[in-house]
Amino acid sequence: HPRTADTLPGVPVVDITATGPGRTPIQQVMGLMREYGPVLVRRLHGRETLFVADLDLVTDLADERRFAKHVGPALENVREFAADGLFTAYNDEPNWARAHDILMPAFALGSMRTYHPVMLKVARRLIDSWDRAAGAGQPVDVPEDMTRMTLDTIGLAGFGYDFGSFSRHEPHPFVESMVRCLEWSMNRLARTPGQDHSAADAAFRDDAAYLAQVVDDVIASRTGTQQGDAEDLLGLMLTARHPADGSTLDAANIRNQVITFLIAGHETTSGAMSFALHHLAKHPTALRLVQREVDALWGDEPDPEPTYDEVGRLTYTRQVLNEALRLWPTAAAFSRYAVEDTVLGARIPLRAGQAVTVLAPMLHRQPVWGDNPELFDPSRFTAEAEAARPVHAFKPFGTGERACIGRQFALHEATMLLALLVHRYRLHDHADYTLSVKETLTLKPEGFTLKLTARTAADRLHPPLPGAAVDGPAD
Ligand code: FDE
Repeated sequence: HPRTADTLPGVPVVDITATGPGRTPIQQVMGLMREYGPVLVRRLHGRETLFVADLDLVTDLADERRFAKHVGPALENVREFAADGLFTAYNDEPNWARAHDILMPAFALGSMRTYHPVMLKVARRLIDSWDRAAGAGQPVDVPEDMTRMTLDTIGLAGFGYDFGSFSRHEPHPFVESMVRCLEWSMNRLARTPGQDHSAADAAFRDDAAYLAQVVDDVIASRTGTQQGDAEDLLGLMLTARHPADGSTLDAANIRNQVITFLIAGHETTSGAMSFALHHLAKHPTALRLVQREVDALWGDEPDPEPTYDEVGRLTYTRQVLNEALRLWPTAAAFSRYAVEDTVLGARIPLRAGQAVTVLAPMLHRQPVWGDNPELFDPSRFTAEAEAARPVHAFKPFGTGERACIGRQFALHEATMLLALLVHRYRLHDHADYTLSVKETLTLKPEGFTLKLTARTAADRLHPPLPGAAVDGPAD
C-alpha cells in the first residue's frame, strides 16, 4: 500500500523499486493513476517524482510567473546528445533565447506555405510506396513508413537534405541510432545503482557520434553551396542575426539544433499519424466522416494536388488528429518547477526548484472529457466543444514559452497526409490489430500494419454506410 508523502499532505507515494519502471514507464504511471488517483509520488531507488494529471493542477502549472520548464532526468539524458538545442536547453542558457528568437519566424503560420510543396513531395513518396504494397497485396508497417515520411520531410523542409528513406529497405541508419539514443535516455532512468552499464554507455557514445557525423554532413552539404542564405531552418541558423542584439548561433549550437529538430520533428509526428490511422481503422463512423470531408474537396480526382489553403479547410481531419493526440499524446510528459516556494492548486506545498511532471495521457482522460474518456470521438474537437472546454485540458504540445515550436509544422504535415491517404485507400485491419504502445521516450503503436486497396469512384461518391453497430470497442 502506498504511504502518504511526509512533505506532501494527502499525496500517495508508490514505490516501484521492486519491479522497476520496465519498458513502458509512461503506461506504468497511467496504471498507477488509475489505481491511486491523478496525483502521486513515484519512488524509484529513493528518487521521488511527483506526477500530476488533475486539470486544476495543470492549469496552475501553466502559470508562467510561478512555474517554468524543468529539464528533468529524462531530458538531462537527452542533453548528452542534444546539449543546448532548443528542446533540452535550460531556460536561462543564453542560447535558448537566442535560438528561439532567431528560429521563431521559420515556424510562424505563414512559413508553412514555404514548406507545403516539400511536404507534398514526400507525401507522394509514401503514396508511391503504399501503391506498390497495395498492388502486391502486401501489408504496410504504418509507424515505420510514417517515420520514413516525417524524417524525409524535416530533412528536406528544414535543411534541404534528402534522407531518401523510401528508397531504402531498412530505416535510415540515422533513425536507428537516434532510437537507440532515446532508448538509452529512457533506460538509464531505470538503472539499479551499483550495476555496470559501461557497455550500454559505450554503445550510446558510438550512436551519438554517428548522429553528430550525419549532422555535420547535412551542414557541410549546405555551406559548400550558394544556398547558405536559403530561408529554411538551416539557412536561418547559418546567417540570421538576433533581432535585438545582432548575435548569431555558433557552430556547436547549430549542430545541437539540427540534431534536436531531426529528432523532435519526426518521432512525435510519425507517432501521431500512426495513432490516427489506428483509430480510423477501428472506427468506421469516423473514417466515413473524414472520407466525406476529403471527397467533398477532391471528388474522384485520382491524384489531387492539395493547396496550402485546402489543408487549412480540413477541419474534421484535424479533429481526428487532435483526438488521436488526446488519447495518445506522443510526447506524453513534460515537467515544470516552482520558481519560488508556492502551493500548487492551493493544496500541495512546493519548495522553490521542486519539480512536477504532467502526465498528458491521464490529463486527457480526466472528468472534463466526459464520462467515456477512453472512447475515440473526434467530435470532442469541434470549434464549439473546444470553446466550451478549459484551455489547459489539452496539452499535447506542452505549455508556455517552452511549448512546441513545431506544432503548426507537424499539424500541417500530418493533416495533409492523413487526408490524402483516406481519399486514396480503403484501410483493412487485416491482422485485427490489438493496440500495443511502444515507448522510446515517445509513444508509437507497435507492430501496427494495414492492408490497403484503392478506393473506387463509387466509394468516393457514395461512401459505404458503416454497420448498424457503429463503433468498435474503446481501446
Ligand atoms: C517542444 C515540445 C514540447 C515541450 C516539451 C517540454 O515542455 O519539456 C512538447 C510537449 C512537444 N514539443 C510535443 C510535440 C508533439 C508533436 C507532434 C511535436 N512536438 C512535433 C514537433 C515538430 C517539431 C519540428 C518540433 N516538435 C520541435 C520542437 C522543439 C524545437 C521544441 C522545444 C521548444 C523550446 O523552445 O523549448 C518542442 N518541439 Fe515539439
